[in-house]
Amino acid sequence: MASYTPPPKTPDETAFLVGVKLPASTFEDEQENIAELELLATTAGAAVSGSIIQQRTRLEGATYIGKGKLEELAAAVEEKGINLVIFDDDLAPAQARNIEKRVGVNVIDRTELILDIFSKRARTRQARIQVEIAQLTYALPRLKRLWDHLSRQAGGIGTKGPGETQLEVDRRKIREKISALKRELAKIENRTKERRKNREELFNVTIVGYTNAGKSTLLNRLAGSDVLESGRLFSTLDSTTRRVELPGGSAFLMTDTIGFIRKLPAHLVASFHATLLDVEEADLLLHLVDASSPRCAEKISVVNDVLYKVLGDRPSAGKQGFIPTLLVLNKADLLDAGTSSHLDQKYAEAVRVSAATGEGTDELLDAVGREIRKGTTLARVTVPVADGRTLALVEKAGQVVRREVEDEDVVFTVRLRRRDVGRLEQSADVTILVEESGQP
Ligand SMILES: Nc1nc2c(ncn2[C@@H]2O[C@H](COP(=O)(O)OP(=O)(O)OP(=O)(O)O)[C@@H](O)[C@H]2O)c(=O)[nH]1
Ligand SMILES: [Mg+2]
Repeated sequence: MASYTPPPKTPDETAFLVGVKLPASTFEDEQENIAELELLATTAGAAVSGSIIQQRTRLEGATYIGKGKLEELAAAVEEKGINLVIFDDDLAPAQARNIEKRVGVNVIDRTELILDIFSKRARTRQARIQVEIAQLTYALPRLKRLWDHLSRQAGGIGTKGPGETQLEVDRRKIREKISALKRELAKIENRTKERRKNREELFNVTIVGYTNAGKSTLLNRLAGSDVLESGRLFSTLDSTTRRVELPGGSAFLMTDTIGFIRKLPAHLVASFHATLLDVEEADLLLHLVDASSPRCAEKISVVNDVLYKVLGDRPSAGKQGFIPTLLVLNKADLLDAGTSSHLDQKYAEAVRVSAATGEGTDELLDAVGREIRKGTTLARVTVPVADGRTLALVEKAGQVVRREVEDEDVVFTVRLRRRDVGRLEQSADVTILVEESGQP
């Protein structure tokens, strides 16, 4: 069977980029999109030798771009020795086939490029399975074109693809493979859930954001960890969780997650569900933004859209109805005065930091501390000395501020997440304490 391998890419691959500007977007938008595509292409290891943006009122069904532009593209490919054409938007299988016929080199779209980067980056079994599911799901409707690729590589004029029967067999095998991978992923997901149950029940803060926003850099800065940070896109595919201490002795768990990007295909988001569990189970989300990016507003809404996709249809995330979110503007060190005051007006509520220099991180920790106080409550929990099981439960369920023995009981003063109070009440005597701020 033809397993899906993305068209081979070597560092000396020379790519040409194609974007289309429709009436709904501006020329500047498209230029930014192409710049991002270029970053993706270089991340994947290709050298970019040019690009075109076609302005159209609507897309051309058969070839995506118009006839004239297609000729222009074919000429550029020939002249510049291009061996890969990358479209900024997803192409229908037939469109890609038609364009390839005309230009004579591999044609891929944004999704294939992202999948290629993901497959190179995936390190853990979980990440590899997630990427493979996404690749196979993507390949399924495109098998015919893959066969065409193969026949072209075989080189013979008039080389025929396999008959429909062979295609059908391959499709079935791919579907079976996807199901098997999903089952394996579900097992990993269950193990992760088990592990989580056993870990300290601290307040969970999860950093989300556009790729390259500086999420890993922030985690490293606050938790002293050494997660890979890089100017390339999608450096992080697996989540990392670390403990962060707050001044005053309390602590929380902070998790760094995979970055989002515009036009992220829905099935790719879905296949990363296991990774995104960290988003569902967060008590607080830090939405980190590269404030120095001219398109930070658009990036914010892309991230919000993906979050909506991840959380929207999952009732488990809706235990509290929604997850509180803090907007954090990063890379403050790169802002000029004009941008800075513009951001001040536009995002008055946001916390501003530089993960690189450490500027603003104290204020960020203060803000997280306030959210922790909102999401948790101080309680007095009384447990009989003899009840070892419940004693252990309390120790794990929250942050113990004081522990006293009174007669036959241990009396804890403990900071609990509000959602854990009910669980503890089943086996211990819990009294909510009113804190000085007036907020229980
Ligand atoms: N100047 C400046 N650069 C920063 C700052 N924070 C992060 N960076 C840089 O931005 C790039 C991306 O940082 P990462 O921490 O890898 O970003 P990320 O959000 O984890 O990216 P992905 O894992 O790819 O989604 C790196 O080159 C960092 O050095 C900052 O506050 N100021
Ligand atoms: Mg990262």
